[in-house]
Amino acid sequence: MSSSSSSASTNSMPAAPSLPNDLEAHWMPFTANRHFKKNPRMLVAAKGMHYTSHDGRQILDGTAGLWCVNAGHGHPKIVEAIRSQIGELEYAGAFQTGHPKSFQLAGMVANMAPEGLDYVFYTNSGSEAVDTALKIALAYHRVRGDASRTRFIGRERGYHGVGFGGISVGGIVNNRKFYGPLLNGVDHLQATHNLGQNAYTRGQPAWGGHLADELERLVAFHDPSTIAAVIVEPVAGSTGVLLPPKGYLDRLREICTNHGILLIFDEVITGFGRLGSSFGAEHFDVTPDLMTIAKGLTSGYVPMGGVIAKSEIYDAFMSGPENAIELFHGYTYSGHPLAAAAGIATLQVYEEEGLFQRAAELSAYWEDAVHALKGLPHIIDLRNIGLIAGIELEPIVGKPGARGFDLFLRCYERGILVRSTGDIVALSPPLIIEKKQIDELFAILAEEIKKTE
Ligand code: PXG
Repeated sequence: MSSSSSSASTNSMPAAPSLPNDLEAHWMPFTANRHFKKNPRMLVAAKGMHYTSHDGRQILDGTAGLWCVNAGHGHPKIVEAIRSQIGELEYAGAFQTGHPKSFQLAGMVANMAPEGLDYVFYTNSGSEAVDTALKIALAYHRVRGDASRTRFIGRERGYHGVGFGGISVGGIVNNRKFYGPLLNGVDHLQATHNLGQNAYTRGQPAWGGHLADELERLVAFHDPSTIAAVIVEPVAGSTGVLLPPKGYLDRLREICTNHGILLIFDEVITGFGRLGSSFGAEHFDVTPDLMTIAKGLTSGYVPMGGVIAKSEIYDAFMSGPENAIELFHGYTYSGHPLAAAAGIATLQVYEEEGLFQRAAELSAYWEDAVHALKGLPHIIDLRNIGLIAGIELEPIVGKPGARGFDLFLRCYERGILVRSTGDIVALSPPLIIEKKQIDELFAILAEEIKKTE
């Protein structure tokens, strides 16, 4: 960076001791960089349900960071596990050597996962988990002598992270259109969202289960022998909270089973209590062949993701000489000791504090709070499940996303953190949220929605 740019900014920002003098060098992800750097929203500490902002305000966390801090902020048990791990073993090579905690955590995750999903392959993020699952699917068919199965089917509006695999099977236009032709041989189901049929539904919509039949058509069109896997989020989060219509996931499962196609659930958001159950698979009682996880696995304290695989899939690779590598894939930091320690402590906290159960019990109160917003200006739909809410606002003509972003900024100023994706506001608080905090969140949100142009 030139000296002029690094010295130039002593600067337009508010005088606050916790802000660095120059914000320029950090190219921020999925952020309006120029707007942020003029109006920084810096989070400098967190405890329980609250962040502390750089200007010393308490901000109620309505989004668990980015859908990840399910155990709440600064939990002493998780913090201590990480602190103690760093003093004992900071890193162990992930290929051909190991360390005990990643094995312990894998056992805990497999125990929590639906019956038959028994093996955990570690990544560092949800994006890597998705690309790993796609690669496992391809390699699985190939090692079984079914190498013509190379196609994937995703869904419009799906979010599967930002790797090339993930954006190829994903269906968010802005995440795809800049990046060329992407992976070959990917097709997409249509999104299930339909305001005409389903607006203001509480929980899963009754209309739309038949949309899964489109998979049958795509499978027939490409021929089943060419298709490796279908990937969907059980509840689509990032695109703005789209719930699966009743019967939809069951039907996808049935079609995949009939045609020897692997079903992948991307559970990066729906895993670890968000729906009031361990996983979306459990909640909807549909078992996939592969499941991608991240976020709540470590409550966001240390980055970690993974793929949980059915035993049949793992077993298919376990042939040939015992000293041969079975899967040519992995990351330097797969199963990193700090992440593994954080994961173990996080899963213990979930269990000891009954947080999934707590989320399940709170979900009715949450649902009422969400739907009480009905009738406020600009709102065209309200959706909820578990501790997730989607509030869809009518876009301003010619300025899509402006109303959602404005509402996010207003809420931040008022001391609540919400997430806007276009003109949809998504909420997904830590599972430790109290009823009075739900009241506070929705009261402020309602006031700010009324003020939004
Ligand atoms: N799959 C799903 C279903 C996700 O929601 C990823 C994969 C990618 O995970 P990583 O760890 O690579 O980011 C995600 C991530 C939002 C938001 O506000 C959602 C995500 C990430 C950041 C923001 O909706 N989802």
